[in-house]
Amino acid sequence: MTVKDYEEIIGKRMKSARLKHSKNVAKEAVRLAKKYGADVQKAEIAGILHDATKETPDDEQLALMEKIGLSSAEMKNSSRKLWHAISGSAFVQTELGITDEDIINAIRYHTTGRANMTVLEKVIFVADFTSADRDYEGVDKMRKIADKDLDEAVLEGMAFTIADLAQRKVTIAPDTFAGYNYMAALKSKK
Ligand code: DGI
Ligand code: FE
Ligand code: FE
Repeated sequence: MTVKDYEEIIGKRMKSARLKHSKNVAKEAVRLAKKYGADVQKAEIAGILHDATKETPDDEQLALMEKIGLSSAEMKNSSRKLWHAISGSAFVQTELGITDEDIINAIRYHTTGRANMTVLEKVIFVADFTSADRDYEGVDKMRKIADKDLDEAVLEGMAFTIADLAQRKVTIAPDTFAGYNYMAALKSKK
């Protein structure tokens, strides 16, 4: 299947604004992949598909996650915001037949990040913060950092997310902390 095919499939599952975001993330992921040496084709695919199930009903997302061996009971304990990354990684495997581990993990960890990410995982994580449609306080700084240092951009994104979640006093996923600690330790060693 081509990126156009994927675009058509996910376009039926989401509103036009989210499809536009997905296309922007794919485009930004391609740019970052070229810059930082990730597989460009995989970056485009992971980018277009990263939010594939963001507008999918909860019961369908739970069914997708069960298909890859995660129990609904377990998932109900994790934040609803994190479901789409996991169910999206299940969707691309079970419905689209994608078997590439790096693409699957780039989607799986695009919201939280994690420790020891691959270059492709980092590219998707950062592209979601710097895509053309993003317009938050600090996006210009984030784009500047993304143009200079991919690891620094990952750390900046993780710090931004953790600060925002702590400010709102909502739960923070273990992978989010693990990712932050990993990148912060790496920076202090540099
Ligand atoms: O799907 P997008 O909107 O493009 O972006 P995303 O997948 O990065 O989702 C961002 C949302 O996820 C934002 O509301 C913050 C939330 N989030 C990220 N990490 C965590 C989290 N929410 C909780 N509760 N815990 C986390 O660790
Ligand atoms: Fe997302
Ligand atoms: Fe996104």
